[in-house]
Amino acid sequence: MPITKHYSTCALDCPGACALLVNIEDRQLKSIKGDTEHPFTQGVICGKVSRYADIQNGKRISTPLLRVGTKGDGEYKEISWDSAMERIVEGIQSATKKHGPESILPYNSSGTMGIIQKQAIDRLGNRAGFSRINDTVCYSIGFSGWQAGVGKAIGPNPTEISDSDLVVLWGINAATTHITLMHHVKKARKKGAKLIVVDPYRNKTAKIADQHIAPLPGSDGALACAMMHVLLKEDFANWDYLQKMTDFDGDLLAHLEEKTPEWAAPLTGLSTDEIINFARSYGEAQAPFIRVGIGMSRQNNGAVNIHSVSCLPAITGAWEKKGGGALFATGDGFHVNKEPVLQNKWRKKKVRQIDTSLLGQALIDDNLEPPIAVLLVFNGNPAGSLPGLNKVHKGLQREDLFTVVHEQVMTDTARYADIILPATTFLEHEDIYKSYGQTTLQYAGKLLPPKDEARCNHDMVNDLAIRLGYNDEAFTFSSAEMIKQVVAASNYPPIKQWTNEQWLECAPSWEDSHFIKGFPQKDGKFHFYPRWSNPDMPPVPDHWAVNRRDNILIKNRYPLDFMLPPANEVLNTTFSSSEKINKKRGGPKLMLNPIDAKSRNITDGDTIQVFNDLACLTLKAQVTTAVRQGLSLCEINYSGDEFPEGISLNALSHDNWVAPNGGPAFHDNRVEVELVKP
Ligand SMILES: Nc1nc2c(c(=O)[nH]1)N[C@H]1C(S)=C(S)[C@@H](COP(=O)(O)OP(=O)(O)OC[C@H]3O[C@@H](n4cnc5c(=O)[nH]c(N)nc54)[C@H](O)[C@@H]3O)O[C@H]1N2
Ligand SMILES: Nc1nc2c(c(=O)[nH]1)N[C@H]1C(S)=C(S)[C@@H](COP(=O)(O)OP(=O)(O)OC[C@H]3O[C@@H](n4cnc5c(=O)[nH]c(N)nc54)[C@H](O)[C@@H]3O)O[C@H]1N2
Ligand code: SF4
Ligand SMILES: [Mo]
Repeated sequence: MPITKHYSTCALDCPGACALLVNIEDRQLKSIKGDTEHPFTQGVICGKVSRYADIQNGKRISTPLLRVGTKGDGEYKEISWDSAMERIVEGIQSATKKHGPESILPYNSSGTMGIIQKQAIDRLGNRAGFSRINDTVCYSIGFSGWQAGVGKAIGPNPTEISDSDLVVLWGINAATTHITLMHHVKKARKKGAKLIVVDPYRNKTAKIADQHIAPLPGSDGALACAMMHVLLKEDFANWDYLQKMTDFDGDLLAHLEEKTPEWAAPLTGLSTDEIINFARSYGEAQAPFIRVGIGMSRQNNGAVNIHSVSCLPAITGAWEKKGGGALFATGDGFHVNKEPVLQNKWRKKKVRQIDTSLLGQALIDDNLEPPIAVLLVFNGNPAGSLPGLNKVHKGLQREDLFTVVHEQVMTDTARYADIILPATTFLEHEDIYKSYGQTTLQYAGKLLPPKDEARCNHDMVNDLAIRLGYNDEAFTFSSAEMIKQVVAASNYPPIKQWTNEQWLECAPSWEDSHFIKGFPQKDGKFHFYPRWSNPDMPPVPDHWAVNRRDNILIKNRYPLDFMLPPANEVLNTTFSSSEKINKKRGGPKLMLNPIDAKSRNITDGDTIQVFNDLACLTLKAQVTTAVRQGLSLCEINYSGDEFPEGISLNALSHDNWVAPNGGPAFHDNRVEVELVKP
């Protein structure tokens, strides 16, 4: 059989949204490469997706499954699609009769980022009046911080990084999480640019940087304020810019005059020299580009920190330079109209919303009215990815909860399902994709037949809606027709006119992306004053001392900071079921500084337990100077199977509500670690 080549787009939740070239032979995936013609991808994709055959051709869920064992043990028998759907309809109808439609909660997350597939369930939810999710798990804290200053998730085109003379990757582990960006950083470095990484640990990106600045977790607000102090004091400020383009004033100047490097040093764990020199490097650069990561926002004070960092280019006017400025995300540069998919016109005003970061609390709340009686999970693995994981697992164990999971592979969540439905992969259905890290809208066709009885989210939702008795036209369109409707409703040209019928450049103009004529705020100015909706938050850029490390009681009880950032080999929990990848990773490890290890009698490779008030997990020690004394860290994600406790690392992360709009503070934890005696 000849090998055929096809265009596609990576559907995974990653800022790259890479343009792909897919090789297929005999209706089987052979290999995936990056598309060299695409303006952002430029041929560079990650190792995970180049090995996507591990998932595509690996152990899949291929038929509907009915639970026959106890919840959580993973024993199932195959049933027909019709019989599975009949049971789901019965579950939904009996819950509706007993508690009303809000007792049904569709939970979708970010397995596929496709516009047609990701939120297909909202169409049915809006029609039937089901409870809705408020999806805060990824973006909410960071976006709130960015919005406070800049206004919208837009900024200089990331390809412009190659024109910068100082690239600062601040709280973003791009060598792991956004490899395509590193290709553009590399181009800048070839022309002489310096790369500075700001991150509490020596991650994969810091290892290859010219300079690594390692502040204490949650101290970026202090660092940015002290840098502004130096920039103002040493004449690096652009007063014209401050006056014309921002709300900077004398009160703010007085505030920043107090934020000295001496003030910031103990808060950040950095020396005054490190802070001053970093500020000078920033001030001296012609076109410094700060790429702000979502990772640094996952702190209780994360929104304040992101906002404070976004103030730096406003002090120097770097926003106006080619190759300069800052970028958090690109998503608001698109004007996609999802109404055909969502049918928000049906939305009932007062429908209950459940915050995804607090799902566990909602599932176990005996006083919740109405209770969650049916949980429909698509596109996500909440039993692995959410904070407060013990509560999520406890909730999923409820005998009176009817859980349906639509999945490609067996996951920690699917193990609790009453019914599992087989889902297609992005190579088996079609969709269009925007991106939160680059600027093209892309199309990806259906390249392979669905695995056995697998169906895509779109078809599954339409089937369920019709079986529930909704005869609306919106449930009758094919994915292809839906794509056409969305493209037309968004006023984009038809796909036939896109480059290679594959992508459409949607970048804002140079002027708009550099805010030359003003910022997307009501007064057109950059806001140094964040105007938080929450009065507890500091009214100016500052260090906001609300993290667990700021609480002396917690600090004394649990002496180590504990962070849980993503690992290189997996994407969220996707790929964590692959035996090959798990073998390569070699089981969960906790990074511990040699001094902390020694004082606990721990050596590299020892079995240890890590614990706090929430949980205690057993894993191996990795003794390393990649973390400073007092910081411990595990790169996620491992499935619960990898721990004797049967639950994974987010059992140690807290699910408190984070200001101003909710979200998970995955990296704001304190723990103690102990050697397990042989
Ligand atoms: N400790 C810690 N926890 C974190 C994070 C962290 O940094 N640290 N990151 C957080 C972030 S940023 C995010 S976005 C969340 C992500 O959390 P989730 O969205 O739960 O992401 P995944 O764990 O990858 O789960 C996605 C699932 O969707 C399935 N899937 C893929 N495509 C499809 C499809 O087309 N249809 C259906 N039905 N299923 C599909 C995949 O097989 C996979 O099991 O995790 C969060 N959790
Ligand atoms: N390989 C891989 N790639 C991924 C993912 C994955 O799971 N694996 N997930 C995808 C998803 S859903 C998302 S949202 C993106 C996220 O990608 P990024 O924006 O890169 O975010 P993270 O990797 O979560 O965290 C980045 C860094 O933030 C650091 N950090 C934590 N707290 C602080 C702090 O207080 N200050 C500073 N300066 N740094 C801090 C962490 O140590 C980490 O190295 O990545 C996507 N890409
Ligand atoms: S880098 Fe991100 S977008 Fe690109 S192929 Fe890998 S996971 Fe997909
Ligand atoms: Mo995310």
